[in-house]
Amino acid sequence: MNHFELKQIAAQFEFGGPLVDARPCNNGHINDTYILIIQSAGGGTRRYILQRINHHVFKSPEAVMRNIQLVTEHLRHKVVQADGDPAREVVNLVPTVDGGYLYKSPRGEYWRAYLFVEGAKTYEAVQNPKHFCSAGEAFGHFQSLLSDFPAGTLTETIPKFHDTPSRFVNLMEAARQDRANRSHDARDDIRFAEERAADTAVIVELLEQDQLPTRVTHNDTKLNNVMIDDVTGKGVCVLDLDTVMPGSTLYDFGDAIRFGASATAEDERDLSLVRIDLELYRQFARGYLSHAGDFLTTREIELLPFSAKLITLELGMRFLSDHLNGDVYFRIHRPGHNLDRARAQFRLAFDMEQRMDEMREILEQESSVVA
Ligand code: GN1
Ligand code: MG
Repeated sequence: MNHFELKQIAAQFEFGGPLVDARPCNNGHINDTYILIIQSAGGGTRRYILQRINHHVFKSPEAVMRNIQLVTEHLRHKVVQADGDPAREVVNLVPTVDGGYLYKSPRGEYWRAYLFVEGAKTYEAVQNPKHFCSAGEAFGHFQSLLSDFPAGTLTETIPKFHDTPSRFVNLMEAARQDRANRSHDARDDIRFAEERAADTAVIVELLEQDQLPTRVTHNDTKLNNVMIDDVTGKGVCVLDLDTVMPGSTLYDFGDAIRFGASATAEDERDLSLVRIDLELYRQFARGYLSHAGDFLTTREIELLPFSAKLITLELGMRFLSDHLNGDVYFRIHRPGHNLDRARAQFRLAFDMEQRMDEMREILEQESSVVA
């Protein structure tokens, strides 16, 4: 996307001044993100985020934006009630010149914009353990603010998003169809998932039987979805609300651990380095439980360690399915990237299996601190 094109798109939003500069910021695997610098009326500049929503993944960008509007309104109300700063502590959408929040270009692309949260950053890897405790606090707080949100008003923007058994069925189907002729080289990886088929149903079955509550959850709790304040090191704001939907709090805990408590990046090729960092796991659990500890049920708390393994396995299955389907879902940066990601996830899930007793023990210690 060149500067001229971006300028035309930026002109569709009420930024209050002309575009000075735009830089791509592609750390996500799905949408395309740009940081815009806009001249403000007073002479200075302000930063904004401009994003193209991947409408192959989010089939109804309108529903995504409607969910985000509803959720951010609710959050803004809570932040104001608590004397917080709504310009920083909640995502602020920028209206389009037509008065909505979504711009559909003549090419059929969907765009939206946010105010940039200044004085804070997102991180791809944990810089210091306290940050990860802050991330845990931020996600726990996010869930507690949404605990009285009417879940029925939200659209399920990606059906069965964390339905692990259906992710498993999709993998088996991808392996059977073998569209990109890659199944043979991935047979050990496919077998790894098959051997764990029984694990996949644990959370969905308990949700179906009402033994676990359905709550409004974030569903994509990677460390890079929390803005950490440059001065205090505390979480300021939770980003990327595209997948906020009814779900289980276990998905949020599990996904955060999968990404942030891993000793390596999500796509590490040297599998001997891939392992769970138990100190980071402890820090996240501590932060998370300090906010979520009082509303989680005993069953939820008991399943937190298992959820980390399950969501790691689930992501491994999703990356592997995409590899077998010819890389049609997640953006890749090198050949075989999705296979590398899948293998790193499976290795991490394996390491968690080996250390599950320690993970349970740490969780017990951290949750008794809360109780
Ligand atoms: C995708 O694009 P990003 O990084 O926000 C994916 C998540 C995965 C994540 C893995 C809508 O999120 O579910 O956990 O990649 N989002 C969607 O890094 O599929
Ligand atoms: Mg995301």
